[in-house]
Amino acid sequence: MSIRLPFFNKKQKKTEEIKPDNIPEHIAIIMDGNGRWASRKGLPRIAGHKEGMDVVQRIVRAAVNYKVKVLTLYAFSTENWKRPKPEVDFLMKLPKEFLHIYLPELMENNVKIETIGEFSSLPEHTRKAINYAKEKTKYNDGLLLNFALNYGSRYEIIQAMKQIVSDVDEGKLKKESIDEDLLSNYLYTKELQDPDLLIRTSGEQRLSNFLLWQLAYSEFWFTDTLWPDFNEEIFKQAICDYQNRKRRYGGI
Ligand code: V0D
Repeated sequence: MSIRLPFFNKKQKKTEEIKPDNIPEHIAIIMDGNGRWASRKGLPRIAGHKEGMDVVQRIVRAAVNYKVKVLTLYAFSTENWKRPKPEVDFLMKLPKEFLHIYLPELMENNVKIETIGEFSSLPEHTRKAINYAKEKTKYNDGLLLNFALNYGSRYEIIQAMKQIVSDVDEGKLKKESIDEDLLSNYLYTKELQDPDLLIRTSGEQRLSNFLLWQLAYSEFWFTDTLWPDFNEEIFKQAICDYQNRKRRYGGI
């Protein structure tokens, strides 16, 4: 005997609409799976990074349309220096290439570019391209497009601790005033609200040293889709799921 399920219980993709209120204000994304995408297609890893770069702009456009306030993208970790030198060299050229293609559109869309991470150890040509874009977009007050470059969360926390200790030593700060807010103000993200939603692509369900402190209360959303195959529809699904989770535990 079988019971007929109402049609809406069938496992079909329901095209839910996003409610314009309760959009996650800060979305962080670990853009994983570029190398694997390329290998599967028999292409060199760098082909995956290149494809992934174009996906970045498509998701930026979507974020602008949804009026997301901050989009933080994990583009290069402190661990990524261990990759083969030709791959690292290629990656370090991507910011310039990205900005060459997309900066005019980012300006039109009122997008502001920022970075978090150890910026000073990036190659000079990379820093130059990014600094130009930061300067050019500094008065834009739409989406804040925040690239995590040469970023590692434990390192960030250690740097904050060292700075706090030296401020205490110098008498600028009392040990008693060290609290969560104070530590937050010593991190790269001091100007930013914590992410509401973390997305990680390509089936990995780890934080990999990304925003350990800042993600303490965030919703996590994972997909098996590799970053070069990520698109507006999947992005929308992540936001929808976020809204449904909020609705469910907001309703108790
Ligand atoms: C490769 C997938 C855009 C992840 C996306 C230096 C890995 C494409 C930028 C970018 C990378 C960074 C700063 C900026 C403008 C653009 C980028 C890197 C890697 C690492 F101001 N994509 N992208 N940077 N990939």
